[in-house]
Amino acid sequence: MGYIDEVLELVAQQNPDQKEFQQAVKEVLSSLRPVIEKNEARYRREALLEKMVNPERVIMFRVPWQDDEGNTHVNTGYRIQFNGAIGPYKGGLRFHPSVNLSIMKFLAFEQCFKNSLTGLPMGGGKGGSDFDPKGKSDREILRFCQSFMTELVKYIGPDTDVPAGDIGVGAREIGYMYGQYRRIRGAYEGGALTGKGLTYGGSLGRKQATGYGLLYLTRELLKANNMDIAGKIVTVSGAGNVAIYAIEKATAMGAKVVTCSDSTGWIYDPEGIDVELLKDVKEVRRARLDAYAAARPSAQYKEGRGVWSVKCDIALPCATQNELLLDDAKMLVANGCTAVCEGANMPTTLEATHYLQESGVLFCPGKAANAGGVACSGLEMSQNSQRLSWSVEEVDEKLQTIMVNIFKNLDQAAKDYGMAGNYVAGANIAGFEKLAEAMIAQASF
Ligand code: NDP
Ligand code: 2IT
Repeated sequence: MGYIDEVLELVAQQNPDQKEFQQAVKEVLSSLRPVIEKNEARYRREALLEKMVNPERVIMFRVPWQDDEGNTHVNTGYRIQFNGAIGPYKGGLRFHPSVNLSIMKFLAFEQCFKNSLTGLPMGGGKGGSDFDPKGKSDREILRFCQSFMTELVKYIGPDTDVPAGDIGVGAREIGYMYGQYRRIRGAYEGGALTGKGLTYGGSLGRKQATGYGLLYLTRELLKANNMDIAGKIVTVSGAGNVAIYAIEKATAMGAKVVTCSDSTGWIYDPEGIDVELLKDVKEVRRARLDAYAAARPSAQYKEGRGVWSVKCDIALPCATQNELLLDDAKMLVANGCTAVCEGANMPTTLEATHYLQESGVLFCPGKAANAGGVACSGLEMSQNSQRLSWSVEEVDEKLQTIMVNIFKNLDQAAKDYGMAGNYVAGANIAGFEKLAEAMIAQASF
C-alpha cells in the first residue's frame, strides 16, 4: 500500500465518526500523489503526512450562558490549533447548531493549506460552538460571546492564535468578543482577533474581502481560459457575508446574479439580485429571504433548496459544506455551466467535484477561491502591528495581487505535475509544498 493510502486508512481508523474531516483529508491527500511519490522516502522519515493530519492541539470547553428569562444553557466551545509551522494559528469561529469536532477539524485542516496559499505568515486553525444564534436576542448573543471568550482568551493572542468570523459570527460578535478579551487581558492587543469594527482596529475591506476575492480569482480563472465575467449569468447560494459581497462584485464586473439562498429557501430574480435590498434584509433586519421577495416584484421565493437547477454560466456556492451534490452537478452541466468557484468551505461533495471536472467545467476549490477573507485578515494583523490603517484602495490592491498570485501558483503547480487545468490538484500541491518545507525545516514537532 502507498503512503497516502496508509495515512487515509489511519485517519479513518482514528476518526471513525468524523466524516467531514475524513472527506477533507481524502480530497487533499488523493490529489498529492505525484508530489508524495517523488519525495516518499523523505516524507516517510519525517512522518510528515501523519503530522499533517493530526492537529497540534484540540481545545474543547464548556460555554454556560444565561437567556433573557434567567435560565442557564450550556454549549460546547472548540478551538483547533491545527498547524503553526507558517505562522500563528489563524482561522474563523463558527456558531451554528451543526458544529461538532468533525466539522471543526475539517475546517481547520483546510485552513492550513488555504493560509499557506495566501503567501502570508499564517498557520491554520478554526473554532466555534454548537450555539444557535437564530432567534436569540442581542443580550443573549452578548452573554454567549462573553462566556465563550472568557475561556478562549487563555489560548489566543496576536502571536499565538488569531480567530475571526465565519458562519454566525460577524462584526457584532467579534465586537463583543474583543471587548471581553481586552477586559480580561487588561491590554490593547488588537491583533488577537480580526474582522474588528473600523473604529477599533478593523481593516477597511475585510467585510467585503471573501466575496470580492472570490470574484478576483474567478476573473483570473476565466481569463486563463479565454473568457470574461461580463455578460455572464451567475448563480450564488447563501445570503450571508460571503454571498452578499460576491453578488456585489460580480454585478460590478458586469455579470447578472440571479439567485441567492438561506437555510429556509431561495430566491430566483431574473432581473438580477438587488444587493442593497439584500443587505437591508440580511445585515440590517436579520430577516428571512421571503422579505426580499416581498419587496421586489421581479423575485420569486421558493422553500427548500433549488439554486443549482437554474441555468447559469458560473456557479458560486457560498453557503456551507456539502451543499452542491452530484445531482446538482449534473443539472449544472446539463444547463451549460462553464465554471464553479467555491466561496464556501468544501461546498461541493467529492462525487460532484469529480463529475464537474470530468465534464470539463472549470472548478476552483474553496481553499484558493475564498482565501481573500483570511488574506485580508492577515493584512488587518499587519496594520495592527504597525499601528496604522491603510486606505480601502491600498487594501483592495493588495487583495487583488494576492488573488492573482494564488491563481498563478495553483495553475503553475498543476502544470508542473502534468495536470494542467486541474485546479484542485494545483491548489493542494501549491499549499502543501510550502507547508511541508516549513515543517521539515523546523523539524516540526
Ligand atoms: P454567514 O453566517 O454570514 O452566512 C451563511 C449563509 O449560508 C446564510 O445565508 C445561511 O443561511 C446559509 N447557511 C448556513 N448554513 C446552512 C445550511 N446548513 N444549510 C443551508 N444554508 C446554510 O456565513 P459566511 O457567509 O461568513 O460563510 C459562508 C461560507 O463561507 C462558510 O462555508 C464559511 O466557512 C465560508 N467562508 C467564510 C469566510 C468569511 O470571511 N466569512 C472566509 C472564507 C470562507 P441562514 O442564515 O438561514 O442560516
Ligand atoms: O474560512 C475562512 O477562511 C474564514 N472564515 C476566515 C478566517 C479569517 O481568519 O479571516
